[in-house]
Amino acid sequence: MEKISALQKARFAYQPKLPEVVKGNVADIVVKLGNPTESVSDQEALKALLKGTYGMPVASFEKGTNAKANDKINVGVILSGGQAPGGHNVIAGLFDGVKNGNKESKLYGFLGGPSGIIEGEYVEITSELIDSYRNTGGFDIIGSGRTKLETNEQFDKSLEVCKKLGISAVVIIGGDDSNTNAALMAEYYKSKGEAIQVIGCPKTIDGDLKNEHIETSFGFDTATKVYSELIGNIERDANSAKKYYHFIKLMGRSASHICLECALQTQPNWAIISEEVEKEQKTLTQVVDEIVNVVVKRAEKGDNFGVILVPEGLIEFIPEMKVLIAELNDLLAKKADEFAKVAAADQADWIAKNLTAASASAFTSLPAAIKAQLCMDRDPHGNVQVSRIETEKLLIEMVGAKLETLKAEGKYKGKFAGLNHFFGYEGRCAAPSNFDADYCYSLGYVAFLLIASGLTGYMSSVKNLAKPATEWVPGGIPTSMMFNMEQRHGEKKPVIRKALVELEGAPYKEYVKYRNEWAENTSYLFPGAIQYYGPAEVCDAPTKTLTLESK
Ligand code: FBP
Repeated sequence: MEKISALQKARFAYQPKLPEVVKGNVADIVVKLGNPTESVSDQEALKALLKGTYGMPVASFEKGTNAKANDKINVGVILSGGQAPGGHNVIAGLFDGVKNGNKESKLYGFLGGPSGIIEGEYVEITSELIDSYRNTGGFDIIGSGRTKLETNEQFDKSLEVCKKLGISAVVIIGGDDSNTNAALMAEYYKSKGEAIQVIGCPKTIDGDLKNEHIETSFGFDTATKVYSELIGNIERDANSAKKYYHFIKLMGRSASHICLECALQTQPNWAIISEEVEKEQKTLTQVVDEIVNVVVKRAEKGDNFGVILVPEGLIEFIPEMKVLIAELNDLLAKKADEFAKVAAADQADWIAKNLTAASASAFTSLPAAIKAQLCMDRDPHGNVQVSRIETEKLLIEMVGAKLETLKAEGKYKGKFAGLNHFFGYEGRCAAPSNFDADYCYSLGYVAFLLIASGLTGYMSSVKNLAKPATEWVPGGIPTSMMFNMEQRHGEKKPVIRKALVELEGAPYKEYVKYRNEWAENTSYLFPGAIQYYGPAEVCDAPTKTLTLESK
């Protein structure tokens, strides 16, 4: 029996592309430092908090001599948070950089996410191990986890583990929270005079870790291509059978980047953008009415089928739901013991009685299943787990009910049958597209170059991504540059600002330009499966979001 698929075997041999300037011997590459920097806001507060790492310059690379790159060192690596295609390649790039510097250097992978460095659970990444994971999806080489690495006690424990293993640099591959904590860890070690460098790498399929310096987080490219393939297939089915409305919820937590990108790739009949809902303060009824409008118009032309995209975090952007969720979070945190004693059948009534009148009415109007999902266990930060709320089913039910009313009034004569889908886990561990394979490998390789340049508190960065990889521009961004102060657990804390969909941005404007046409006239695009071998315009193309944003 075969142990690996033919594609996987072929992908092991794929050599990811690197930016031109970092090719060759790592000792022939030197860092070039720019001018001191400022954070995006709250400069004075952050300067006072981050005495050792605030204001560091942006780093770029050029040819030169860096003998330090040949020093023997030990490096640790952590995968943090949700899986994203390409994680293995960040480790592969880092491994190759480390070994290019000195064959005796070692790379240790901490197991199960950030908890691995606290508890001293690790594995040495050998060439045999990494070779069996090159260009593959998943995080299974060392696993991931959602433990937050944020307290001084955890930093001290991690330090002990690193000292035991002779590790002098740690690379943390994660999203906005993990990178925030990586920078705070760097600051902590620097303030204690400990020579341990900490470098971050921007990961998340959600695409919400991006800014002027980080053009995209890795994994977004592959995940949106996988979802778009599936959406395209469903569109073709809808257009063949002509009898269903498919409501497809897409992962992405708060931001609607995934939903927007998939809409641009597949041209569905409607895509909800949560950020627009919030800006225009649309009620749930208005969101439903917009879909009803699409269904009615299409029915007038005899089309009783369609595809509607729904972003995962929608519910939290609808004003009355946002208030309701905030009240529920508070109530379930404060009266957890009392709630636990209420019989399942009485829970909805108990909750309604404990809410303000407006929220009680919003809560009562919801179907029983959604009520129950809103009351499920909170995540470790006390937030409702949006991926578990079946908004797509809620919308089908509400759209169906409204259409019944319109039918009774003689305003709608079509047929409506809704089917629901949720795409998220289908894409998080897909084999990385060439873009993600190359981008991730470069991020890992550049992380080593930042270490070899003696830097800490930086995020590995590769820019100019809409161009071919040879023109990519590698560098390092001081993470403190991306910080602002936000209220967290009742305290003002430094954090990387989460990037939501920009309503002034080119991708959203592009969607708005075409959405009414796509709503009425079936204009589906069928992107098909990710291609790994073939013409560059098919295999290496970046996302529409990246292309539009870089124009
Ligand atoms: P990260 O932000 O950690 O990359 O995770 C992204 C994500 O895939 C979200 O889109 C989704 O809401 C969440 O993870 C689900 O995570 P889990 O499977 O741990 O509940």
